[in-house]
Amino acid sequence: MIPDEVIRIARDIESMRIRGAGNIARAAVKALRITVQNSKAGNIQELLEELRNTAQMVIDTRPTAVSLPNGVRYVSKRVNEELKKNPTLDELKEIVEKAVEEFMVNSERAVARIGEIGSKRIRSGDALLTHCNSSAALSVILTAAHQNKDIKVFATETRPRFQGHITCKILRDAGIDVTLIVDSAVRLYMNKINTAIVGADAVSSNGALVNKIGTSTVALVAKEARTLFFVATETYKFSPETMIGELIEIEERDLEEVIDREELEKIGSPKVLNPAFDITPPQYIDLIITEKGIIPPQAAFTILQEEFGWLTGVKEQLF
Ligand code: RUB
Repeated sequence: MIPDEVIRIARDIESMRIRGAGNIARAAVKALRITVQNSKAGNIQELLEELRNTAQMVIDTRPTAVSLPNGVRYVSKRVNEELKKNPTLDELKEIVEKAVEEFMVNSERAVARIGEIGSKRIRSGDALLTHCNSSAALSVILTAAHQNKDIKVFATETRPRFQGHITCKILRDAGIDVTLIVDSAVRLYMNKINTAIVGADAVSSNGALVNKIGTSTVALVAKEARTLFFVATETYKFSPETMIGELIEIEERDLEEVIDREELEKIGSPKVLNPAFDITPPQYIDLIITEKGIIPPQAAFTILQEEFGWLTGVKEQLF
């Protein structure tokens, strides 16, 4: 039986009440803790099955964000190591709780570290542009502002879900000069921008970025205008599956996020597409700011290999 609270978390991720790659990974990992705390398992095999069910449920909520399986993997790896030591049921539960706590702390620390590292690349007087709402990208901007650098930020609305409004609120609350623009105004203002900075839902082994729909347009326009394009991301958003040729699935969301049914009928019921993310090729990315340091997109493979070694292509068993 999957606990109600876990089902609620899965629904909240699906409906984007909980959103952003980092937040959803933390919520997914928290769901594993809730599973253990509410467990009815009488033995280790039953506990592992409960964990597997929760893992599958949370991973399936949003297919693009690699942070979800990678967050779950972090806990699963610790459990698999512990299993070799023949633990008791209670010992195994304790390991899950510890691993969850570690993931939470490390992931928050990574965001802060990205801010410290990335802010060194922001100068006083810079005009920045950000798309969507990324805590990693905002960490860089907010840290630069805390260092008393005089910065201006252009924030895109980010149709259809308007995450740009959240970005504006956070930056305005921090006293930063922010201008909200429609997504299609990016080219008009790009010549005024020194650096565009965005977050990541996934980074593939060739250094391509998967992030909120419209990101690749921002990158293309930045390249053409000779504006720097930075990605701020924790390394757990790098996709190990891409090392063995898997493609990252682009989530397609409900058309009603784009247009309501009544208006749709009024305009003759055209087909509607609503992809949540797009792909930015590595040649449009100047650098990737991670908690481990600044890397060129070409170094994505090295990061993945350090973390996951050489993958065999055999699908690993989670828990
Ligand atoms: C959010 C989005 C963000 C990344 C990174 O998309 O594309 O840029 O998830 O965010 P959605 P963070 O709103 O569909 O979840 O840096 O906070 O992990």
